[in-house]
Amino acid sequence: KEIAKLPKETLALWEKYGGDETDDKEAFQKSFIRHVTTTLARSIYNIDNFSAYQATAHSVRDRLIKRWNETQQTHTEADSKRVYYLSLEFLLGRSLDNALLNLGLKDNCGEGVKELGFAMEDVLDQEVDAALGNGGLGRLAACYMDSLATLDYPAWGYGLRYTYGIFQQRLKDGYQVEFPDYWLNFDNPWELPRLDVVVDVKFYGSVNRYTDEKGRKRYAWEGIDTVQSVAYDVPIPGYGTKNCINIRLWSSKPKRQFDLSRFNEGQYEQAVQEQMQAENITAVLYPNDNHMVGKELRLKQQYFWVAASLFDIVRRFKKSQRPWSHFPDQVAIQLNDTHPSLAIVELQRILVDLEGVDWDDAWEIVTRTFAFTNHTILPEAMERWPVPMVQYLLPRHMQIIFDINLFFLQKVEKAFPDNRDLLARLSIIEESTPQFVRMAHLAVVGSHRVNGVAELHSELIKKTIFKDFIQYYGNDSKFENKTNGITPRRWLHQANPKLSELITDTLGNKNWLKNLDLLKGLKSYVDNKDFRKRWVAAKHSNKVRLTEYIKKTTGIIVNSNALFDVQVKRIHEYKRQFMNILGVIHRYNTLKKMTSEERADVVHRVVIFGGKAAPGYYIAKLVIKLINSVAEVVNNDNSIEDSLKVAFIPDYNVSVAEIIIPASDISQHISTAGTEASGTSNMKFVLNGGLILGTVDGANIEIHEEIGDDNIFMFGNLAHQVDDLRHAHRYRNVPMDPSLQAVINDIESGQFGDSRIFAPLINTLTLGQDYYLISDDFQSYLDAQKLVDEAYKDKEGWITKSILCSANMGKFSSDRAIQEYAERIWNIEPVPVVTKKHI
Ligand code: B1H
Ligand code: IMP
Repeated sequence: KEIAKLPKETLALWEKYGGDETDDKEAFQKSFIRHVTTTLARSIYNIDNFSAYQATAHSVRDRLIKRWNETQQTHTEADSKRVYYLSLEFLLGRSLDNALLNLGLKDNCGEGVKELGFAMEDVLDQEVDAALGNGGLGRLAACYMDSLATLDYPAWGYGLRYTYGIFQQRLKDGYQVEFPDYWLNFDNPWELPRLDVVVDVKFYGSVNRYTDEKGRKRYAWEGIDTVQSVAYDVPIPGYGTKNCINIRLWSSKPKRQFDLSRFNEGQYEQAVQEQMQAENITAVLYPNDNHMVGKELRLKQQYFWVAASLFDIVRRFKKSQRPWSHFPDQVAIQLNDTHPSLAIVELQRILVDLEGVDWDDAWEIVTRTFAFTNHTILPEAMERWPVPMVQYLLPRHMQIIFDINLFFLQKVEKAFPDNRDLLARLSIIEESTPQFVRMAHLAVVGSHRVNGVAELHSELIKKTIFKDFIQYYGNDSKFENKTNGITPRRWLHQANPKLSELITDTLGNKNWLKNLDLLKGLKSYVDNKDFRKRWVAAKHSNKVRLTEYIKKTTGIIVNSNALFDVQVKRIHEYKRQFMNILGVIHRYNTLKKMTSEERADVVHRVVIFGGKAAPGYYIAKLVIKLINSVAEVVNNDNSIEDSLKVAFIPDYNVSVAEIIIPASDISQHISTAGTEASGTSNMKFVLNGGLILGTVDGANIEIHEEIGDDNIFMFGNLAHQVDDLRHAHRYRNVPMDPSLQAVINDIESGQFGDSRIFAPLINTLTLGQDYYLISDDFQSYLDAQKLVDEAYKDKEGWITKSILCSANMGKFSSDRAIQEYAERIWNIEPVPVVTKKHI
């Protein structure tokens, strides 16, 4: 409407000069050179690979922004229901290659760069990862954003713009050492600073009671410490669509510059203190995976993020001038674990305190808006905040939590009169000293849907942590399953270009990248000689690429013809890297006892580890040390004639995963049954034609269902046996598995260096009562490893398995997962982006 009032000549100028960011090679080269000279203030004389990366990134950014604008305009005009994905972690990795592929610019851009004197590979390699996450949970959020964009959904992510991402890991004497990940050191072309989008967030203070004009009792929170939240937008382009969605990351900044009077009085430190404290809020990502740390700063991060995001969402809703009762028809908010569950309280506060909506109406709106995904049943990961801490930091929120709890428990009491134990178990407040707020209970009570992330996990949560809620809500209630998924764009097309090309050639087009079920078309080629040859060649070239990477990063030389056996993931006791390395010791000592002739018959193995341990997780760090100590001995023992090599690849992250995953023959997903909610790297390995050695846990079970018995190696006790086995360790004297005992004896004899170092680790098996059941599963694990060796000797048989693995992985596309969320939970429809003129 405003535009219509502009003079014709003005419009003509916009028409003439706007929107020249076309996708052809020449236009790209033009922008590349323009960015070198203007954005970077360099020239042909001083441009290196890094500047070439920056110029390329900025050229792509221009095109992303164009799509981003068109998308946001389309969504604003359509004014349809949007989904907001609240996640404290977005583990995006690198953006350039992904953007080129999703935008369909890779060929033109690659040629353009080459003609300008650079190799695209080197250019891509300059980018640092955006590593704003710990592991699976954060990467899942990134895959889901890719699918939301690809499927044309109107979606936004909300997160924090940490100044420091997950730490960088280096190794010193075999130990992990952490270095800060100052990823914003150079400018970040993948964010659009919105210095004008600022939200004030309050903390502390007190609550005043007053009577409003209608005579109602009302509450007003007077916060005393205000911090500013500044928006940075990260465009997420879909594959093969104009849709380009947004992740809005908030950065904290002091409200006032600094206290000049204090500064003048010479109290410099106090003067800058406020500034520092404000900036501290979004300074670092907490580096714990599956573990709660009860620091006040973490709670501050959560509220800071939730308050800014809800302010933004509510502001957007208000533009449409609809009544509040329509809010859940316009807005769906997904809570990625309990980390954002204060959002439930914040929305109730906005509606009741600020907008004057009656409590019950407000609560109806709140519960229809939120849905909650649980990602873990590990007790140490359950978020509980001390009531006194919440009370001090967020006094009004604490009151609201008590009220939510009161009204909830009143309903429970009505349904189950005189069942005090049930009330205590269901309560949002844990009645300990001090009291705690159980965030998972808050999230369940405040959401209309709760989901687990794989079938087994979704069943287990109903029997364990949420058992009592099932008693109250009924089994057919708000609890359901949404098995995780991964984006095939990054995890096959981008990470494994050779295999992607083979699949496209074989199936005749790239449709499989948007409909992963089409991979089953590969099954009819499983006996095709030429296809098999190319399949093996792709895997081999990926192994060669990894061989070079291992040499470059560890100095270890491995044979790319050996079986590559990979376990890469966060180091955690429940994931049992310890069992893997104990198995390696068993293998090593078996090999040592063999004659040369006997050894000539065995399959050569390269066992590859990677992953970070939380900086404060002592036992996990010892596992890393043990792996490196074993590697040192094994890799330097000529007597076993290269039949075994061990490598720990440092600083595992998304872009390292993109090199490792396509190169694996077998990967290990060997968590104690019932502990790994889903796992998502298991899906990535199998999609890339790698087999799995795994326990009956998480998504392994569903992968097994899809690919069949012949193509997976499963072992170990089942989830329903775990309780009894643990009980036995506690109350009976269960002898250690003999093969395991032998391995422990080897470590204790000093075969891998000073054994005293490893005593605390070994103690977890004895004094620690083997909580993760390594002894119970060890023989079964070794047996499964034998089957792997046998199967690998049958080269042709293995190739068939590898092909059938990929071909049957359609279900695990994040597109399928997102479609299920959209239909079953969010009730949102795709909104295809309409190309706009640039005016
Ligand atoms: C998963 C976490 C997690 N589950 C707390 N829980 C965190 C919990 O910083 N914290 O406090 C961070 C992360 N992460 C993982 O989620 C599961 O272990 C995987 O099995 C699952 O595949 C993944 C995605 O659903
Ligand atoms: P938000 O809803 O204010 O966050 O708007 C997001 C983006 O949508 C803006 O940056 C604009 O690009 C676009 N936008 C917002 N309002 C309008 C409108 O009224 N017409 C077209 N596009 C809009």
